Amino acid sequence: MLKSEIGLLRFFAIPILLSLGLSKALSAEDFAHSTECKQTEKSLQFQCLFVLEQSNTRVSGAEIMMSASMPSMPMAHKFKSIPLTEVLENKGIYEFMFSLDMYGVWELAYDINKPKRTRVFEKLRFKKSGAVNKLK
Ligand SMILES: [Cu+2]
Repeated sequence: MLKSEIGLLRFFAIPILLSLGLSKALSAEDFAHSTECKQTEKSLQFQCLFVLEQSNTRVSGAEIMMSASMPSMPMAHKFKSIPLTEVLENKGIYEFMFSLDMYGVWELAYDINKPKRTRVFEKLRFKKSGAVNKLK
């Protein structure tokens, strides 16, 4: 892991992240999940953490791919899906970094292959200021 990534993880303050509450996914009744993103020093590039739980227990060893699209502009953006990497010292928390080609509302789709094949979604607003807000 890069030094800058470790610093970023510290920034995320994982206990705060967990206290925000995990959203229930409609498409995968027993998975709960939550995404937190922060813009890196590069504009439009984001570092994110994804927490995955099942029956109130964090899920370790999951295989997850993420792809993003803009609900308001279907087909307008090409996004190559990327794998998530489990944070070694925080089981059940996965990290990933990606670049978008514009700010706005994006829907992140997580394809989970292990422990159970399913797909869950989260909608986030990525702002030019670097702020990222969750949307319902
Ligand atoms: Cu767009």
